Amino acid sequence: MLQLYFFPMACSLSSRIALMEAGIEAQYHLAHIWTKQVVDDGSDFLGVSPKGAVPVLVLENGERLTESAAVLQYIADAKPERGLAPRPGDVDRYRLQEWLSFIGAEIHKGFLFPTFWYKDDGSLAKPRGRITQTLSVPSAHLAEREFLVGDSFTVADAHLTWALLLLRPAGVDIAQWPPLSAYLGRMQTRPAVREAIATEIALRKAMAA
Ligand SMILES: N[C@@H](CCC(=O)N[C@@H](CS)C(=O)NCC(=O)O)C(=O)O
Repeated sequence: MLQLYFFPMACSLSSRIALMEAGIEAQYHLAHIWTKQVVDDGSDFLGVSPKGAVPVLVLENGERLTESAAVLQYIADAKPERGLAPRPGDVDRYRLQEWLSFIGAEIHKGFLFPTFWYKDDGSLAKPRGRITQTLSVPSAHLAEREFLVGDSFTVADAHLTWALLLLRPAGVDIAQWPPLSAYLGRMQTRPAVREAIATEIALRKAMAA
């Protein structure tokens, strides 16, 4: 069985969404991204991955895969009949990778990561200014489309859904991009997406209690 190391509402949420959209039953281990402890058994998360970051997907043969872009494509390819990624060789597969890179680098590391990890002592002014331009790209793209790639849900949509959800707590109101807020609303009508989010919000609340 696949195993996913995750932290509730962190970027590993998109991997949970992908697993649920794929109909893959997996084992989930909560890894605390600040203390670097695996909550199940108190073991050292750095022993699971020296990166100390979620997601980590443990494959059936015990190999460990990190980086959302790789993990998400692995999950999609494990159940090709679900159509969560275009087939390798199809130009849309590169479109998918283009979006996964953009979300991971420009939205996640370019904005969400510094916002949640660094003190806002003025040094966040640049990323805050740049995110407006960054978000105008998927907004324009989604103005005429239902999904990021092709005409059905892919793992790129799972990743963008997570990133858009995190923008509000990062102080960005996506209502200023109507195509993005409409898209997020549509994605949240999907049962797998709704269930994955509800599970992680409940876990996050339990941690805060
Ligand atoms: N490039 C990685 C980034 C993973 C990442 O930054 N995960 C965050 C949570 S959203 C984390 O676990 N951070 C802990 C740390 O960096 O120490 C990916 O796209 O999966």
